[in-house]
Amino acid sequence: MALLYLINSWSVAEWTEAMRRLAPDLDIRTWPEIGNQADITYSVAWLPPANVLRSLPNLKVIFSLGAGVDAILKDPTLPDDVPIARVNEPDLTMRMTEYVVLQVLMHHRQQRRMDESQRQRRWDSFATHSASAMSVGIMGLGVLGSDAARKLASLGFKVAGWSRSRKSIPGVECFAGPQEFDSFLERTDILVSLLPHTPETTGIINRDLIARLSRKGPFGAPILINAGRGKQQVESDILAALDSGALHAATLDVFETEPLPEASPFWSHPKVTVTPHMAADSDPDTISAYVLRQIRRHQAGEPVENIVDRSRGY
Ligand code: NDP
Ligand code: OXD
Repeated sequence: MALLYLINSWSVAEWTEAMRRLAPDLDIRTWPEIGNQADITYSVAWLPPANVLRSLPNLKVIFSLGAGVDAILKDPTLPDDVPIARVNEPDLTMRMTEYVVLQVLMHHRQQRRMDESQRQRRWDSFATHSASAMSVGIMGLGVLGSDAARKLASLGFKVAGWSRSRKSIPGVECFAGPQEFDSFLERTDILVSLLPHTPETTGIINRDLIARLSRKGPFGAPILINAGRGKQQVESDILAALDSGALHAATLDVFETEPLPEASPFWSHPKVTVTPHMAADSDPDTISAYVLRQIRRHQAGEPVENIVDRSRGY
């Protein structure tokens, strides 16, 4: 039994060291020094190189190090019959909720305006509004979206969410499916995306969606917060909407191209807050403990949790 780390764009050593601290006896391999391919029963993968996972004859489970699995599913040579498990862990969920609450409050309380006033030594006292004046809409009411929705509702915001299947969350208005998308958008002053990247969600945040958002909120134009995936947003449409006033402001944690190119206009746009895809970062100790728990379950003949439905793409 060996665990292969096949991760790109993350520090492999940091992750293998965390796992070694937790399970000193585990046979850990790192790509490309994988040794005998037949030894590998589990793999931790993120942007795996083509043909590697399919070359492992005894592979039983592929683990993602994050909640999203698009970085694994995009491997066209992925073996069909090996389950993929994703992260569903309270630490990751809380980090995302912190981020969403922080950004919603930042816009709601106009923190950027106050930062600018401070820089200019200007006593700019202005009228604020109550949280109940602000309708927040969360696209994606899964593990992350539903937690953020509950916490925002507890702060007094009017919260709604939209998902494929119908949800029931106390204090949150739940919309489902394409037929209820318009009603969801129409009542939304701050739109938060916590959707996965799938063929259906690609480019969903575009000019047409922005035009359908509420203009009845305190700022007269909607605000966008995307912490889902960058491929969901049409960046030229977002920029045009910010410049024309169709969007009041945006917080973007994810981008069509990551890292965000130096030449991107988002960096210096006065209405945009850029964060470098770290809304909810995966902590090596916590997430390694989670992966190890799943390996132990598999070894004990129990089902591995949070298996991805490949037909849905998340
Ligand atoms: P879940 O799978 O638990 O939730 C996904 C939600 O999206 C579900 O409610 C699902 O609906 C909904 N959904 C998916 N496709 C559609 C669609 N076509 N129309 C309407 N709703 C849809 O995932 P998580 O909440 O754990 O994570 C969500 C995403 O957040 C990840 O996939 C990842 O992309 C992103 N993420 C970003 C991070 C960052 O640091 N920026 C960190 C972690 C995650 P239903 O419930 O009906 O299935
Ligand atoms: C994730 C991420 O999917 O970090 O967890 O983006």
